[in-house]
Amino acid sequence: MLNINKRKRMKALAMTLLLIGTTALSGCAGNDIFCGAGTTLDTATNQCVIYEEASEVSFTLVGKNMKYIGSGGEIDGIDNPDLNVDLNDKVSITLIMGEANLHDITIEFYDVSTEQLVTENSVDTLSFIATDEGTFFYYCSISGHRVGGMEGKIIVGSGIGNGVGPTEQIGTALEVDTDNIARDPLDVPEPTGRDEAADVHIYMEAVELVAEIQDGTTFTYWTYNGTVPGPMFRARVGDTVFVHFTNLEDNMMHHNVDFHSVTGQGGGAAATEAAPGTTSVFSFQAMHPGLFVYHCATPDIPTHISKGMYGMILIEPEVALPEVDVELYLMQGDIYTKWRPGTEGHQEFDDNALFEERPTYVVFNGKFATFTGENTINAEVGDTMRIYFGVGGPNTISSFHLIGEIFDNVYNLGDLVTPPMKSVQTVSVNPGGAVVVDVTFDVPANYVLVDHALTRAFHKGAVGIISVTGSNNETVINDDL
Ligand SMILES: [Cu+2]
Repeated sequence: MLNINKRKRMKALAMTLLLIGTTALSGCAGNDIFCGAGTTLDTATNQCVIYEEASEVSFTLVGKNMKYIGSGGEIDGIDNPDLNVDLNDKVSITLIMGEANLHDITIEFYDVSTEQLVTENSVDTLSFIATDEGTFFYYCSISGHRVGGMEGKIIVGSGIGNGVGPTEQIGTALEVDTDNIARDPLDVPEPTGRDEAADVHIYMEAVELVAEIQDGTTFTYWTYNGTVPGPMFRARVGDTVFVHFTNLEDNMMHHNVDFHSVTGQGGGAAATEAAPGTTSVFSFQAMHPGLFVYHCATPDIPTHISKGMYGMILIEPEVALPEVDVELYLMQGDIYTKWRPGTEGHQEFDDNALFEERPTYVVFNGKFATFTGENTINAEVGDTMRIYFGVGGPNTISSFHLIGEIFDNVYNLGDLVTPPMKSVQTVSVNPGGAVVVDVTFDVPANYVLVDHALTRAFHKGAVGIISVTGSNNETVINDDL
């Protein structure tokens, strides 16, 4: 054990001497107060109290896969278990390495750590006397491991007092209104195929609903048409677009929609401002081609956007883009909740975190690690894919990147008139901005969509997989040398 705090150790030693002293001298203690046999002086209150023998408690944690897994007793099999002890207990915590890596257990408040262990099955134990009531973190002090998930709490007595104090507990998960809040990325409208202007009618509903932001964790979303993002719409430059907007009767809030493709007051926000149970219609002329974001612009606007009220409309240019095999519709958003990803229950929106621009989740299509597992996006070798990518935000800029590929064409900033950039690795997309990228899959792989500000990808959820199958081309990549 590495005990860094000599002061704490001295305190423990002094306590022991005091206890021996009171017993041996049968009733004599300092400060001119005499306590009887079996009692001791409580220095906080200067009163004699019955001396209770402290018990010894021990826990075993296995360090593996960026978490501590409880071993034995009530914590058996639990990830990052709460360790409950009584005040003045002698506490031992043993770390067993469940993998070859570098881990320790550190409790900053008590200034104790295990050794930093390297090899699988190596073991070390820390111990301390729980002299202070409160809730304290234990965590791995190796860079990046705590944020990666190696953190739990040790709760001494009531858990109220020192350390992090009583933490507000998340409430239980709510019943969901939909199985999947994420818009299907393949749900892209067909090209208009027109070479002349037309009237286009689009229908939008503001829908407030509860859905899972990740397995076991629910969140109250505000949406267009029940998904995040709302539907993708498609028109052509010169078209007149009629927007039919309904705010559902069951909703709590006013909502509206501001299209970045609109020339005029608020992009249509004023024309569509709607109380629950009302419908409005307005029209606009699509004067500019491009890929445009739309979003709610009802106060508090950042909150309405963060909770899911955004989408995109593609205004095709006079000369359409070349055809591709697959088109995808993806949008990134930042969400501000009271608890970190992975906390099961019903997440509450956190106004403070929004104000400080500290998103807990950064997601594609509204959900943590949306396009992984059974929702992985599939494609085949030889496919050309066009991705319509936008950022609803409200605040984070995306460094949009596809791990294992290079974008062939980048229609930067959603500009579809200027010839595209070629051979680009990562593209910046502003909140309220968009990009169109083309990629050709040459070899099979799991290509990973990320915001290359990678904390967002690997801790906050901005990650998705495009699984490409087919035969390998060893001149492109050869991993069999
Ligand atoms: Cu709204």
